[in-house]
Amino acid sequence: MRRLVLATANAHKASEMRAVLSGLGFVIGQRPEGLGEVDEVEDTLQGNALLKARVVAAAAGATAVADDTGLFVDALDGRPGVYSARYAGPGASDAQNVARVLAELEDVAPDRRGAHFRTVIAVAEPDGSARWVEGVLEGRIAPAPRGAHGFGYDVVFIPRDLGGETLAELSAQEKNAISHRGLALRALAELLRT
Ligand code: ITT
Repeated sequence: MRRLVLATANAHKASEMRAVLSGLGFVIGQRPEGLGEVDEVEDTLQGNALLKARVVAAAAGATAVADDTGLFVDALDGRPGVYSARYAGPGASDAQNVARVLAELEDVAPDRRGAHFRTVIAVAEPDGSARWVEGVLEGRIAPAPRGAHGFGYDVVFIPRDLGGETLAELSAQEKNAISHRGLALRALAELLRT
């Protein structure tokens, strides 16, 4: 069975990744203790995912998997994008980031609130070699937060082709079945089989 170390320092992301990857037959190893957050200094999701995966693979001496995700809002020219984690400023909470997106969309009509999540997942070996895959979920931004599940921007993201619920109104299993991260993780499993 293939063993993978998760590079993420975000417990919510780790829990979603663990659920999907263990369902696909992978064994999930511990992120090395004492390894701080890896600074996301690149300006693309791919660059940051590769960076995080390589740092953790080297530290763990094992295959590492890193996720970098962004919310891209059409009416905001793709913002917050790569800077989704710190959109309301360094160390911003999820609620503060969501509030900034909603404030910027205050005067934007429902049919112009299109957005998508994009996740890039990189897998790296201790020798620095790496590959990557991605997953995209299309949808729109709700007028106000709704739902108690998930994390980050889930409370305001309404996936296309569902019944109008936000991602935070879906169970963890329902979210993983359709989400940007779920899609990227299933693509990763395919990649690792080849
Ligand atoms: P690591 O880099 O340690 O993995 P992070 O929290 O910095 O964790 P990202 O840079 O990928 O992770 O996350 C960017 C932002 O997007 C951050 O504010 C998250 O809360 C949010 N986010 C990521 N995945 C999300 C999802 O599935 N649903 C809603 N928001 C999400």
